[in-house]
Amino acid sequence: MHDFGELTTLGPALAPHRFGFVAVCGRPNVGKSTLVNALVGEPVAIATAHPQTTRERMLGIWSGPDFQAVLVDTPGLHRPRSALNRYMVGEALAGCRDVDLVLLLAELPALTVDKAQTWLPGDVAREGLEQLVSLGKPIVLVLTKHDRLREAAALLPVTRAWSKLHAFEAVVPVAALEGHGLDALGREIVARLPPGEAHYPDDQLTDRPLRWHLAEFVRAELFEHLGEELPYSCAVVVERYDAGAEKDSVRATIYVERESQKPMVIGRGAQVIKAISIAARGRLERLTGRPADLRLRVDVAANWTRDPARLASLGYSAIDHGAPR
Ligand SMILES: Nc1nc2c(ncn2[C@@H]2O[C@H](COP(=O)(O)OP(=O)(O)OP(=O)(O)O)[C@@H](O)[C@H]2O)c(=O)[nH]1
Ligand SMILES: [Mg+2]
Repeated sequence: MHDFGELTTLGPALAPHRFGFVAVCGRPNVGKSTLVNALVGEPVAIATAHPQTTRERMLGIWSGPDFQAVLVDTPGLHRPRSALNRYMVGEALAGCRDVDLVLLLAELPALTVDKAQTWLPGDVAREGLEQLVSLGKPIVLVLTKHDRLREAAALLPVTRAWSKLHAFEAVVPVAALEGHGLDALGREIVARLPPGEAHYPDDQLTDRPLRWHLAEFVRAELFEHLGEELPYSCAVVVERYDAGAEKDSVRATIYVERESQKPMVIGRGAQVIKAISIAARGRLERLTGRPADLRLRVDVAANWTRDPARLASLGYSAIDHGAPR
């Protein structure tokens, strides 16, 4: 729990309850899902060292004593090539529609002060900013991975370079893994939420059902256990999720794009898929607080990342499943 002393001690007359939607956007791998988890206080969004981990919008619900901020975690903004990538960028931009505030996340470059003086945001980052600006929402720039900055004084030239591109509402450096900068960012967010009652119970952390989180946990473990390329060819579909009072029982399938990829996911003596299953089950059990039984199988959905009809059959359809309002 972070300290919001200034906001919470004003008293009810001066500090009405606030509620709003906040999009969390930026290039792949800048730390969007990590920040959502840090604010919500639980690992509700999967975060990995690999770019393009997040494929769909998800709402992370962050509730405080006198506010509720619904954080829209989005896929990274990039130049899409496949049908899956077009879907992801569409999800990211749809996630910024109808929000009260956009957080644009950008990674701080690990540069010395000297090098930082001439640093400029890259082309893809600038294109992402332009796309967000065109939506006409207030934007707070969040400079992520502050812990990696080589010299503290490098922050200023980087902030200046970004500020020449847009009049941001505020610029806040954060190190979400260590929790640094979250209080300052929290104040910037809450101050921009309109007055309003909470829309969700304060113990609800996401808009997604457990079966969706389980599929995501399996995908996170695919990134951990498979090589660099293979996780991008995998989709996970939960066929059955029986939530028992004592124990959850789950059946899910990992779809790959080609027959030759199946043995790589299964591994010799099924060692790889067993390890994925055990680790994903552990993540689910930590979220639910009760034991689970997880059965995974592997199947082929030929070339699914390039085929819009196949994408939809694996759950990646352009249906508006969780738009803010
Ligand atoms: N050192 C450091 N690493 C961080 C920080 N925040 C995130 N990371 C790491 O950056 C990597 C990417 O984090 P994610 O949260 O998955 O990034 P993302 O922007 O959601 O990525 P996509 O979903 O792929 O677009 C992970 O390895 C995180 O542990 C931070 O504050 N400091
Ligand atoms: Mg993510």
